[in-house]
Amino acid sequence: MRVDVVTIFPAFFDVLEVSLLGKARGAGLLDVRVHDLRDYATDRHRSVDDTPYGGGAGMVMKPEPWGAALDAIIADAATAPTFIFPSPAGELFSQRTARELSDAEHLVFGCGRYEGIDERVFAYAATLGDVRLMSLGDYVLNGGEVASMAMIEAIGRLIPGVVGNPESLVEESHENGLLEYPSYTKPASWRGQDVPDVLLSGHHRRVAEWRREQQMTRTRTRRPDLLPPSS
Ligand code: JB8
Repeated sequence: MRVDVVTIFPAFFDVLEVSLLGKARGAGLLDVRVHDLRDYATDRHRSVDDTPYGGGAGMVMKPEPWGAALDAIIADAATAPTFIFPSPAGELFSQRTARELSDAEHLVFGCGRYEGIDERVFAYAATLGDVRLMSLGDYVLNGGEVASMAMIEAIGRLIPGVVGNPESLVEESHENGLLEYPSYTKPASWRGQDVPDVLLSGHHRRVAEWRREQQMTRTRTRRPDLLPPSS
Protein backbone atom coordinates (compact mmCIF):
# COMPACT_ATOMS: atom_id res chain seq x y z
CA MET A 1 0.00 0.00 0.00
CA ARG A 2 1.20 3.51 -0.81
CA VAL A 3 0.37 6.27 1.69
CA ASP A 4 1.06 9.95 1.05
CA VAL A 5 0.68 12.54 3.80
CA VAL A 6 0.42 16.29 3.20
CA THR A 7 1.12 18.43 6.28
CA ILE A 8 2.82 21.62 7.45
CA PHE A 9 4.40 19.51 10.25
CA PRO A 10 6.22 16.64 8.49
CA ALA A 11 8.25 15.90 11.66
CA PHE A 12 5.05 14.59 13.33
CA PHE A 13 5.35 11.51 11.12
CA ASP A 14 8.94 10.60 12.06
CA VAL A 15 7.53 8.14 14.61
CA LEU A 16 6.11 6.00 11.77
CA GLU A 17 9.70 4.78 11.32
CA VAL A 18 9.60 2.93 14.65
CA SER A 19 7.62 -0.07 15.88
CA LEU A 20 5.23 -2.22 13.91
CA LEU A 21 4.67 0.06 10.95
CA GLY A 22 8.40 0.75 10.63
CA LYS A 23 8.87 -2.99 10.13
CA ALA A 24 6.05 -3.06 7.53
CA ARG A 25 7.81 -0.28 5.66
CA GLY A 26 11.12 -2.15 5.81
CA ALA A 27 9.41 -5.26 4.42
CA GLY A 28 8.02 -3.24 1.50
CA LEU A 29 4.38 -3.76 2.57
CA LEU A 30 3.84 -0.07 3.23
CA ASP A 31 5.33 2.87 1.31
CA VAL A 32 4.73 6.09 3.29
CA ARG A 33 5.74 9.43 1.77
CA VAL A 34 5.38 12.65 3.77
CA HIS A 35 5.14 15.99 1.97
CA ASP A 36 5.57 19.50 3.41
CA LEU A 37 2.65 21.62 2.16
CA ARG A 38 4.90 24.72 2.35
CA ASP A 39 7.04 23.28 -0.46
CA TYR A 40 4.02 23.95 -2.72
CA ALA A 41 3.49 27.56 -1.63
CA THR A 42 4.48 30.11 -4.26
CA ASP A 43 5.11 33.34 -2.34
CA ARG A 44 8.29 34.47 -0.63
CA HIS A 45 6.93 33.66 2.83
CA ARG A 46 5.64 30.21 1.82
CA SER A 47 2.14 31.15 3.07
CA VAL A 48 -0.44 28.40 3.37
CA ASP A 49 -3.24 30.34 5.11
CA ASP A 50 -5.33 33.49 4.69
CA THR A 51 -8.30 35.24 6.29
CA PRO A 52 -11.79 33.72 5.87
CA TYR A 53 -14.26 35.19 3.35
CA GLY A 54 -17.37 36.27 5.27
CA GLY A 55 -15.30 37.09 8.33
CA GLY A 56 -14.90 35.18 11.55
CA ALA A 57 -12.12 33.93 13.77
CA GLY A 58 -8.86 32.37 12.65
CA MET A 59 -7.34 31.54 9.29
CA VAL A 60 -8.23 29.16 6.45
CA MET A 61 -5.79 27.05 4.42
CA LYS A 62 -5.38 28.47 0.91
CA PRO A 63 -6.40 26.21 -1.98
CA GLU A 64 -3.40 26.80 -4.31
CA PRO A 65 -0.70 24.97 -2.29
CA TRP A 66 -3.13 22.08 -1.76
CA GLY A 67 -3.89 21.86 -5.48
CA ALA A 68 -0.19 21.82 -6.35
CA ALA A 69 0.60 19.20 -3.67
CA LEU A 70 -2.21 16.86 -4.77
CA ASP A 71 -1.21 17.25 -8.44
CA ALA A 72 2.41 16.35 -7.62
CA ILE A 73 1.29 13.26 -5.67
CA ILE A 74 -0.96 11.87 -8.39
CA ALA A 75 1.58 12.65 -11.15
CA ASP A 76 3.43 9.39 -10.41
CA ALA A 77 0.48 7.40 -9.00
CA ALA A 78 -0.55 4.17 -10.73
CA THR A 79 -4.21 4.32 -9.67
CA ALA A 80 -6.75 6.93 -8.49
CA PRO A 81 -6.15 7.29 -4.74
CA THR A 82 -8.59 7.66 -1.86
CA PHE A 83 -8.12 11.05 -0.20
CA ILE A 84 -8.72 11.19 3.54
CA PHE A 85 -9.07 14.55 5.23
CA PRO A 86 -9.34 14.38 9.04
CA SER A 87 -12.12 16.71 10.14
CA PRO A 88 -14.33 17.09 13.22
CA ALA A 89 -17.13 17.53 10.64
CA GLY A 90 -16.35 14.21 8.94
CA GLU A 91 -17.94 10.75 9.11
CA LEU A 92 -16.86 8.57 12.05
CA PHE A 93 -13.76 6.42 11.51
CA SER A 94 -14.25 2.90 12.88
CA GLN A 95 -12.71 -0.57 12.70
CA ARG A 96 -15.03 -1.16 9.75
CA THR A 97 -13.55 1.87 7.96
CA ALA A 98 -10.03 0.65 8.75
CA ARG A 99 -10.85 -2.81 7.32
CA GLU A 100 -12.41 -1.25 4.22
CA LEU A 101 -9.39 0.98 3.58
CA SER A 102 -6.79 -1.73 4.32
CA ASP A 103 -7.13 -3.19 0.82
CA ALA A 104 -6.70 0.19 -0.92
CA GLU A 105 -3.78 0.56 -3.32
CA HIS A 106 -3.13 4.21 -2.47
CA LEU A 107 -4.29 6.53 0.32
CA VAL A 108 -3.56 10.27 0.58
CA PHE A 109 -3.99 11.96 3.97
CA GLY A 110 -4.50 15.73 3.93
CA CYS A 111 -3.79 17.30 7.31
CA GLY A 112 -5.59 20.58 7.92
CA ARG A 113 -4.57 23.19 10.49
CA TYR A 114 -6.04 26.54 11.60
CA GLU A 115 -9.83 26.68 11.00
CA GLY A 116 -9.57 24.13 8.19
CA ILE A 117 -9.02 23.89 4.43
CA ASP A 118 -10.78 25.95 1.72
CA GLU A 119 -13.82 23.82 0.79
CA ARG A 120 -12.94 23.86 -2.93
CA VAL A 121 -9.93 21.62 -2.25
CA PHE A 122 -12.29 18.72 -1.39
CA ALA A 123 -14.23 19.19 -4.63
CA TYR A 124 -10.96 19.32 -6.59
CA ALA A 125 -9.64 16.15 -4.89
CA ALA A 126 -12.93 14.44 -5.85
CA THR A 127 -11.96 14.91 -9.52
CA LEU A 128 -8.77 12.87 -8.82
CA GLY A 129 -10.14 10.04 -6.65
CA ASP A 130 -12.53 9.19 -3.80
CA VAL A 131 -12.67 11.75 -0.99
CA ARG A 132 -13.56 11.01 2.63
CA LEU A 133 -13.69 13.50 5.50
CA MET A 134 -13.10 11.42 8.61
CA SER A 135 -13.44 12.06 12.35
CA LEU A 136 -11.93 9.88 15.10
CA GLY A 137 -14.65 10.83 17.56
CA ASP A 138 -16.63 13.71 18.98
CA TYR A 139 -13.76 15.88 20.14
CA VAL A 140 -11.52 18.46 18.48
CA LEU A 141 -7.77 18.29 17.87
CA ASN A 142 -5.50 21.14 16.78
CA GLY A 143 -5.06 19.70 13.29
CA GLY A 144 -5.26 16.56 11.19
CA GLU A 145 -1.80 15.14 12.00
CA VAL A 146 -2.60 13.10 15.13
CA ALA A 147 -5.83 11.79 13.57
CA SER A 148 -3.98 10.81 10.37
CA MET A 149 -1.36 8.97 12.40
CA ALA A 150 -4.07 7.04 14.27
CA MET A 151 -5.80 6.09 11.03
CA ILE A 152 -2.52 5.07 9.33
CA GLU A 153 -1.77 2.77 12.27
CA ALA A 154 -5.30 1.31 12.40
CA ILE A 155 -5.31 0.67 8.63
CA GLY A 156 -1.65 -0.33 8.27
CA ARG A 157 -1.78 -3.09 10.89
CA LEU A 158 -4.59 -4.78 8.92
CA ILE A 159 -2.45 -5.18 5.79
CA PRO A 160 -1.66 -8.92 5.52
CA GLY A 161 1.83 -9.60 6.90
CA VAL A 162 2.11 -6.41 8.99
CA VAL A 163 0.90 -7.97 12.25
CA GLY A 164 2.97 -11.12 12.87
CA ASN A 165 0.17 -13.34 14.17
CA PRO A 166 -3.07 -12.72 12.20
CA GLU A 167 -5.05 -14.56 14.92
CA SER A 168 -4.39 -11.66 17.28
CA LEU A 169 -6.47 -9.49 14.92
CA VAL A 170 -9.52 -11.76 15.22
CA GLU A 171 -10.09 -11.65 18.98
CA GLU A 172 -9.56 -7.95 19.61
CA SER A 173 -12.16 -5.30 20.47
CA HIS A 174 -14.55 -4.30 17.66
CA GLU A 175 -13.71 -7.21 15.36
CA ASN A 176 -16.91 -9.07 16.34
CA GLY A 177 -18.91 -6.01 17.38
CA LEU A 178 -18.09 -6.52 21.07
CA LEU A 179 -15.37 -5.30 23.44
CA GLU A 180 -12.57 -7.78 24.03
CA TYR A 181 -12.51 -10.15 27.02
CA PRO A 182 -10.08 -9.50 29.95
CA SER A 183 -6.57 -10.96 29.71
CA TYR A 184 -4.33 -12.39 32.44
CA THR A 185 -0.80 -13.79 32.64
CA LYS A 186 1.46 -15.16 35.38
CA PRO A 187 1.56 -15.02 38.36
CA ALA A 188 -1.79 -16.70 39.15
CA SER A 189 -2.00 -14.63 42.33
CA TRP A 190 -0.78 -11.02 42.55
CA ARG A 191 -1.21 -8.54 45.42
CA GLY A 192 -4.30 -10.35 46.64
CA GLN A 193 -5.90 -10.71 43.23
CA ASP A 194 -6.36 -14.18 41.72
CA VAL A 195 -6.74 -15.07 38.06
CA PRO A 196 -10.31 -16.46 37.53
CA ASP A 197 -10.32 -20.24 38.18
CA VAL A 198 -11.88 -21.09 34.83
CA LEU A 199 -8.77 -19.83 33.01
CA LEU A 200 -6.59 -22.29 34.97
CA SER A 201 -9.02 -25.18 34.45
CA GLY A 202 -7.91 -26.32 31.00
CA HIS A 203 -11.58 -26.65 29.90
CA HIS A 204 -11.41 -24.98 26.49
CA ARG A 205 -15.20 -24.85 26.00
CA ARG A 206 -15.76 -23.31 29.44
CA VAL A 207 -12.99 -20.76 28.84
CA ALA A 208 -14.59 -19.78 25.53
CA GLU A 209 -18.03 -19.46 27.20
CA TRP A 210 -16.61 -17.36 30.06
CA ARG A 211 -14.82 -15.05 27.64
CA ARG A 212 -17.97 -14.56 25.54
CA GLU A 213 -19.92 -13.78 28.73
CA GLN A 214 -17.28 -11.22 29.76
CA GLN A 215 -17.45 -9.61 26.32
CA MET A 216 -21.24 -9.29 26.61
CA THR A 217 -21.18 -7.91 30.18
CA ARG A 218 -18.43 -5.40 29.42
CA THR A 219 -20.09 -4.22 26.25
CA ARG A 220 -23.47 -3.82 27.97
CA THR A 221 -21.83 -1.83 30.82
CA ARG A 222 -19.29 0.30 28.93
CA ARG A 223 -20.58 0.52 25.37
CA PRO A 224 -24.31 -0.29 25.21
CA ASP A 225 -24.38 1.71 21.95
CA LEU A 226 -22.56 -1.20 20.26
CA LEU A 227 -25.38 -3.68 21.00
CA PRO A 228 -28.56 -4.04 18.93
CA PRO A 229 -31.47 -2.04 20.46
CA SER A 230 -33.38 -5.29 21.27
CA SER A 231 -30.75 -6.64 23.73
C1 JB8 B 1 -7.97 22.13 12.10
O1 JB8 B 1 -10.19 17.03 15.45
B1 JB8 B 1 -9.80 16.81 14.15
C2 JB8 B 1 -9.26 17.94 13.30
C3 JB8 B 1 -9.13 19.22 13.83
C4 JB8 B 1 -8.65 20.23 12.99
C5 JB8 B 1 -8.31 19.98 11.67
C6 JB8 B 1 -8.45 18.70 11.17
C7 JB8 B 1 -8.92 17.69 11.98
C8 JB8 B 1 -7.88 21.19 11.12
N1 JB8 B 1 -8.44 21.56 13.22
O2 JB8 B 1 -9.98 15.59 13.57
